[in-house]
Amino acid sequence: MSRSAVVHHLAGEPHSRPGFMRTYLFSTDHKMIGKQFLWLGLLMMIPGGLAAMMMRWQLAWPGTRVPFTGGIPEPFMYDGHMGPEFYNSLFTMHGTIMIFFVAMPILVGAFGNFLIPLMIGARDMAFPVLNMLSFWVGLLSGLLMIAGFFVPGGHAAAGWTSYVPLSAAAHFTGVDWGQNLWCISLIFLGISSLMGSINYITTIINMRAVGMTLFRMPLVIWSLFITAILLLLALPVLTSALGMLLFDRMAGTSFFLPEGGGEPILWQHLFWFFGHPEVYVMILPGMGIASEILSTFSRKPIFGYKAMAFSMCSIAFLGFVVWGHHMFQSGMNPVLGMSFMVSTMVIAVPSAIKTFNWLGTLYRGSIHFTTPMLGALAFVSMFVVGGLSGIFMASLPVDIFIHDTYFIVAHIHYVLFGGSMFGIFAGIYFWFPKMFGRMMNETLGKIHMVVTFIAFNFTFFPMHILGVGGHMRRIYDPTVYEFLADLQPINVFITISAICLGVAQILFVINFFWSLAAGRRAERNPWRSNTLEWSAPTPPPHGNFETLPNVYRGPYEYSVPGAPEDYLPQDRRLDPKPAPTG
Ligand code: HEM
Ligand SMILES: [Cu+2]
Repeated sequence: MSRSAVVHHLAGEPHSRPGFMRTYLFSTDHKMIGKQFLWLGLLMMIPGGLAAMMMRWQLAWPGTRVPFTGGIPEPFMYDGHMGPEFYNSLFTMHGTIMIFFVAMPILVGAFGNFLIPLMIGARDMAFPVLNMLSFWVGLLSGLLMIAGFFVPGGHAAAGWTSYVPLSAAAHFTGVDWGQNLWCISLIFLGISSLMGSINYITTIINMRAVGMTLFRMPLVIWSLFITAILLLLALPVLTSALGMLLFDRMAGTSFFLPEGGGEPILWQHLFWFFGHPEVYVMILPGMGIASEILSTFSRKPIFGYKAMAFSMCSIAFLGFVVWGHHMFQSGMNPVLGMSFMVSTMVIAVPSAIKTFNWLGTLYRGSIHFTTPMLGALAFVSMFVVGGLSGIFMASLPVDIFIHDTYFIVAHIHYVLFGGSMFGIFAGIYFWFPKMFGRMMNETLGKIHMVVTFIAFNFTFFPMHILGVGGHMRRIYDPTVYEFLADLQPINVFITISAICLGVAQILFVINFFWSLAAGRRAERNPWRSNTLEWSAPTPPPHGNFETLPNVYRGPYEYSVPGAPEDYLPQDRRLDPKPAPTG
């Protein structure tokens, strides 16, 4: 459909009210698809989080009965006691679910879908049907992943990185369907994400409102744009590698198996060529979300807008040339190792530019400590901690000691929980009013953010100490290693904190559902923000805007010294006249 045809379709003819199926299930409206992705991600937090709790229980009190596991049959559990194979499945599924079915669906699927058309002043995505398909294929992928828990032989257990030859171990035995389902599920996820990223990129390039130049786009749109490009270029590499792994497992090929002349290290290269850009897929949208929120609640334009956009571009570019930093221990040529080390450290530069610009945004702002603001501040501070431990590991000689220890578990959680999850919470608290037309409870939200922040640090900071003390990751029973005996009290402390962290999320669940049903009705622009989505009605109707906006300035192009509460009156940026048609 041409652009004007889309406008006609969406704005021109009066709509008959679509039925339940078209409204909620097979909707092609980007806002509904965004919400579907949000529900998917929130639901998948439950198995992902439960797996984490069960692992933590086992690590603190190995050999005791894990609570609430009475009904789980052998070989997963032996009368409530966890077997080692099940532990392996747990960390595999925890990592896989959290990355592919929580962080990606919410950050990219939910925020991407909901925000892109609204914030660039479009009526919908470029390819609405493709968009709907992307969700349904994504859902299918999630179901296949969960199905792995119920097949003979148990679920995949080779870690979320699925290294060969371990992941190819059931070669030809045919019973181990868990790992096969893991591969098939992620192949579907790759297809879903391909459809999504093509759609996002096309929409952002082609469907911006009149006057919305690239450098007038809000930073969160920049971040989603770059994320979509990363997904487009990186995920197909994983999809193909998964196909090869499946062939090795089921069809007798030997892409990765040395017995047949294959190369196990090839898997690592393919996986991490995808895997490193993937970590930026999970952090860039959070950076965008934090930027919008910090600017709104400092009542100041973002500091250094272009530097922010360009540093995201350079982070994305560098993200494709650093994958070898995950493979320092694979026996690679040290000269190659050095070049991966240097290119990795270079990423600290754009990351620092972003951090200082966030601080510059806060500096002398009129700061409002709302719930989304607390989430954004947590994001920035925890991202700094995670970034700093990343520099430790980027250093080849240091990594020799901390590779495969709890130091890496600490690091990934500082970026994935401290970064991505706080970004998700901040974004939900911020855009909930626009999504669902009601406000979330601020008091409950603030308690949730503060308790989560504290419990998060109690849970994950001590893991640095475990790691430096030599505590390996992915071990089932730390008490069998004598040299770890002194560290066991730390394991107990971490588990108690992790349980607090898990329980604290009930506050979020209560707030979310209570606000959905009975929250205060939201006005059009409750946070007095100045990006386009807030100029649409709340919640936005099908087609989003009464008249398509004309954009005269970017959201950060105002700088009022000593800015008052509303530094940017809506009517100074938006043309009240309808957009020219034709
Ligand atoms: C309550 C919060 C969480 C707790 C208590 C927790 C706990 C753990 C533990 C104990 C491990 C290490 C298992 C081992 O090496 O034996 C682990 C691994 C991991 N976690 Fe989490 N986690 C949490 C949240 C998250 C989130 C939100 C994400 C991502 C968005 C995440 C991603 C990962 C990944 C990728 C791994 C590595 C899995 C592997 O080794 O294959 N975690 N987590
Ligand atoms: Cu990496």
